[in-house]
Amino acid sequence: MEKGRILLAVTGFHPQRWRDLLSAEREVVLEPDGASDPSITYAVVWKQKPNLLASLPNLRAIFSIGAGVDHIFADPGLPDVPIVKVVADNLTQYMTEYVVWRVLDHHRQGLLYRSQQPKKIWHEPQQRPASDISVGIMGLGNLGRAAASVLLSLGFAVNGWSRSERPMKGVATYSGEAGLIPFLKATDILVVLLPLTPDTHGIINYGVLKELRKRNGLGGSVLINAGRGRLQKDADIMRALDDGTLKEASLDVFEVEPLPKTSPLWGHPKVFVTPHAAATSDPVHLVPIMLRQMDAFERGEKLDNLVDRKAGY
Ligand code: NDP
Ligand code: OXD
Repeated sequence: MEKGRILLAVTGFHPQRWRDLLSAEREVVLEPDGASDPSITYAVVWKQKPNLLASLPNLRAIFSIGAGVDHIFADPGLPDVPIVKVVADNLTQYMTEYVVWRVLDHHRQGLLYRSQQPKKIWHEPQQRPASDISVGIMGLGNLGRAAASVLLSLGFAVNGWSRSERPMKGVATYSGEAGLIPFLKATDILVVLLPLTPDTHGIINYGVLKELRKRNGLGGSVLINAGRGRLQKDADIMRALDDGTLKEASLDVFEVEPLPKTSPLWGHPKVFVTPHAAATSDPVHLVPIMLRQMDAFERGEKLDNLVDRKAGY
């Protein structure tokens, strides 16, 4: 079988590095040659333009540039071909670093010390062991499990919540709707690593934040969201921070991105903002995985890391 041609369809960033690396082995185009270009076999995408893929007659698979695939499902003309999501050590490592960094910063009172320094305040708050703190990971998938195992090794108590039951040694696991409230009630630092689907849209709202445990060495519960912005209601987070339901938050993702300059989250003293940068997709690491999958597929092997279209992730 001849090597299939790739359509590289991205918005929001310049795809030159992806193009250079993919084209080392395959022909790559940035625009199809007409709406029904028969030469395209694969699409490598990040937020592809709506209906761009709809009528490509020989499209055999779509490769997401991210671990999340909500950007693909946003397309009303999405063809019914397999979708492959990113599962890669490099991306997992980045996310683990982000989660551990943010958990440790909240646990070790980073926000307080940063506020004390300009005022030259020499004050040490009471220090608690990590074992006093329960970190609850919402979304115990590839990224959630990797972060959980490092947090465990640091001595934190770890809870996990997933759609189906996902046992993990050392982690108190909860699942489904019935498991959500017990999971929250046992959690001091909530780490959100869910995919955005119709079921999870808006799940991080005031009612959910209100259920978090406050009996802990941090002096209040903490939210860390590195999943997707539309999992959360920005206004509910503001409300929870302002009335003390939340002590602090680290937010990597927002309902609208880039976060509008008018958002009060930018200047909120209890919020740490990063620009959807928790785990970047690096083509140097991800392109070889995609090319290997395409080669294997053409030899008749199965594609790995397929998206479950019904579940939406
Ligand atoms: P996975 O598909 O491996 O894991 C998703 C987890 O979420 C699974 O445990 C799944 O449950 C759980 N889940 C899904 N729907 C529900 C639901 N309705 N109720 C309860 N649990 C649910 O994904 P990854 O770990 O690879 O990635 C997670 C997300 O992280 C991505 O979808 C993306 O949005 C985000 N991300 C953000 C990045 C950033 O830079 N900010 C970078 C990379 C990813 P089950 O185990 O039962 O299937
Ligand atoms: C992803 C992301 O989904 O970068 O991988 O957000």
